[in-house]
Amino acid sequence: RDDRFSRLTPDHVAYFRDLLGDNGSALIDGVNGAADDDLAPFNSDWMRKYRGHCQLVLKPSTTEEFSKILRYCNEHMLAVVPQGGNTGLVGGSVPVFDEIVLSMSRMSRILDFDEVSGTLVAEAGVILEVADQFLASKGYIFPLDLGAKGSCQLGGNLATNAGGLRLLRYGSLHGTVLGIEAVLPDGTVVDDLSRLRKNNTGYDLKQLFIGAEGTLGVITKVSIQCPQRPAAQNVAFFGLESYEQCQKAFREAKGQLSEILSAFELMDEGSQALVHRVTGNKRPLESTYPFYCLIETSGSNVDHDSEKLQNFLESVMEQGVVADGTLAQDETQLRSLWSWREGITEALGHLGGVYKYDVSIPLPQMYQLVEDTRARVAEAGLLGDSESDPVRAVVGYGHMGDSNLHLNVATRAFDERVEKVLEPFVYEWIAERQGSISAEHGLGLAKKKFIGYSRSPIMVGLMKQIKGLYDPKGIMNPYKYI
Ligand code: FAD
Ligand code: 2HG
Ligand code: ZN
Repeated sequence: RDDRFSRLTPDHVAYFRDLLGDNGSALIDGVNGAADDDLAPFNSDWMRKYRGHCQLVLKPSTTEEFSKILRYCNEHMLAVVPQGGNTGLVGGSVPVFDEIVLSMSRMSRILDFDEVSGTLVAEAGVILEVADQFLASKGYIFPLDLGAKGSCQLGGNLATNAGGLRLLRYGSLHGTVLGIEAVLPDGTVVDDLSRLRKNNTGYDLKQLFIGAEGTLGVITKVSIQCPQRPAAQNVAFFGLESYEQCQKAFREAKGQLSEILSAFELMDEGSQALVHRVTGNKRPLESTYPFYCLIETSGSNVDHDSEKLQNFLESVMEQGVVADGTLAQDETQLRSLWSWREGITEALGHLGGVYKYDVSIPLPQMYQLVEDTRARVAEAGLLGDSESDPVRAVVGYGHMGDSNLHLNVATRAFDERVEKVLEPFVYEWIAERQGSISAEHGLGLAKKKFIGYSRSPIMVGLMKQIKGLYDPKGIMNPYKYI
């Protein structure tokens, strides 16, 4: 714990209580007796890997309240951690010691939607799925989708620069976000809630908050460009004999499906066997294969798109690129096929502790990391089926369309022996191939020590200068990557 930070006193809490009112929903106060059980969900992350010891959760419901809270915290040297849906996978959203949790849960209003341009303005605590359902009622779609959509929030999505399942189609949040409102640690409200697609007036400062993981300020509002909801969506699920064939299938998909291709996802057999074991669901194909690809198309004409996908399937099967495949015939089948991809993270979570590596690697070498890691873990005598083997599976899957691999090492419980075999090995492997050690989840606490594998000392130095400018006292999400 950094001794520069003050410890919470009843006087501090009295200030917050006075500001937010004492209606029970606006703060959870462990200093004056709230039960640890009430604080526990805010202290523990989604993976149950990281646990903090905060005694106070504040849930402001207006920008002004955030501003007053942060100004007070800054003056009194109280450290804070912004928390959205708490679905982050790098330990960034929970306190490390006794930082105050600033929960975004009461900033959950949709503020405006322009049906002509497709611009949505909303508070940062709106849940992603809620935003998407609202947009669906207007014929639009949120340009980001991910497995945690039912819990994660727009502010958390921006703060992590989440990528998700359709980045291939809709691009990164750095392109779709038009504006933000943010509160700096000294209480200053940065009103950059632009609704303009073009705005070249000086530095584009909002971009700094996208992917900053709550280290520069709290994002309170978001303005984002949303595309038309596609009238037709189709999904195909393929089995393939090698990673080489997956690359060929991707090349063919781009060529043959071009403008309607909206997702190209990769799963290895290990990941699918796990989903099967946990859910007990019937597998999509009759036989098992070393690899599977899920392809989604999104377009405006059902017949045209189905015919294109059908032709594609026939062509890649004739060429021997794909060994077997199936097409979703209706919405239920479409959802079911997606669940084999989206359900992997949750299935892995049932096994025990999971070491997660969310990485970008040039496509030709991408899956090699999984094979090399599996071999290394096996060589160390750690992989196996018996109770005494700490590692149960080494699996790989991810957003092949974006060269983004999720290497997951599932253990019976988090184990230092395993960690030592994996780190820094995985990061060195990636650095040697000019990859990125964090593709879409961020650095948080998990990758704090490893930023140097993907960023030069000069770039880290610049980041520190920016941090010093926005947060000179360092109260915003301390102990994390910067
Ligand atoms: P939190 O977990 O609460 O916070 C994440 C970080 O953002 C923390 O550092 C926090 O301090 C900061 N933060 C949160 N809100 C704010 C705010 N308003 N202002 C400033 N800082 C803030 N990620 C992907 O990129 N792609 C995926 O496909 C994907 N799939 C997932 C599937 C599952 C099942 C799970 C559990 C997670 C997945 N994730 C994925 C990771 C995670 O869901 C995303 O990173 C998500 O964007 C986090 O949003 P959140 O609201 O839960 O943020
Ligand atoms: C996904 O793509 C998410 O499913 C989570 O980014 C990845 O669990 C993971 O490692
Ligand atoms: Zn992902």
